[in-house]
Amino acid sequence: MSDSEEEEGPDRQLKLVVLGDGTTGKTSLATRFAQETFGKQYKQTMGLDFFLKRIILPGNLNVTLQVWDVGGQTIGGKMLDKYIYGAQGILLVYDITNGQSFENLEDWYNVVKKVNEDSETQPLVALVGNKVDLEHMRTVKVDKHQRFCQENNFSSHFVSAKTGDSVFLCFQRIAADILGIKLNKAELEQSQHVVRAELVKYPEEDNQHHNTSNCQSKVCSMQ
Ligand code: G3D
Ligand code: MG
Repeated sequence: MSDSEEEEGPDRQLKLVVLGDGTTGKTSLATRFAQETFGKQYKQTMGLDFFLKRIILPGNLNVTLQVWDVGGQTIGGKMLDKYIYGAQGILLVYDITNGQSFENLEDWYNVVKKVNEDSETQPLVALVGNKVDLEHMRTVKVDKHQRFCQENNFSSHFVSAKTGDSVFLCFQRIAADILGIKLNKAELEQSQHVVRAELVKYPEEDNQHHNTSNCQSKVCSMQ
């Protein structure tokens, strides 16, 4: 009996799985979120990598996100079902400049549905259009993205793993949605600022006065 009386523990853990075609930016997205870097040290993900990152949601709720990057697993890959199993959140990632990567999400989503067909609870699914820094090369219309979301009840996200644009916000919204927490406007805006802060650079002429490595992201974000 005491088992069922779960204490209000300090941490909730959520398993999130990042799916989508190769080169859409799944590893970059997970790395950007978990380590706040965008690396050149890209290598084809062979097996499974997962990142742990703790975030704090309103109400001082500590949430540890397990972000599973399934790497080289293809649709029909042996281990894929196991990776997806038990996920509370699925990120379906495509590259906004690559129409095929969008079309293929239908198949990725079918795998998710199959894994969960006997389950009472369904994972929250987020549609993530990555590489918005390449907006000028976009081939997947926003309309199409929105329609796919509406038809399937996905949450909708546009991010750039490269610049960090909206990456933290994306994961924060997904975690909050899963836990049924509403984020108010200020909270949403704040997470935007923190992410943007990584992009802050001093103007050229200020370089001699400032050492950018002293630039604390939160401080910069307020400027
Ligand atoms: P994957 O894990 O889905 O296979 P990766 O994808 O994260 O390995 O990224 C594939 C390529 O896309 C990499 O380029 C990476 O730098 C690039 N990329 C990832 N996210 C973004 C983004 O938001 N914007 C842009 N412009 N590029 C991105 P390379 O050239 O290293 O193969
Ligand atoms: Mg990868």
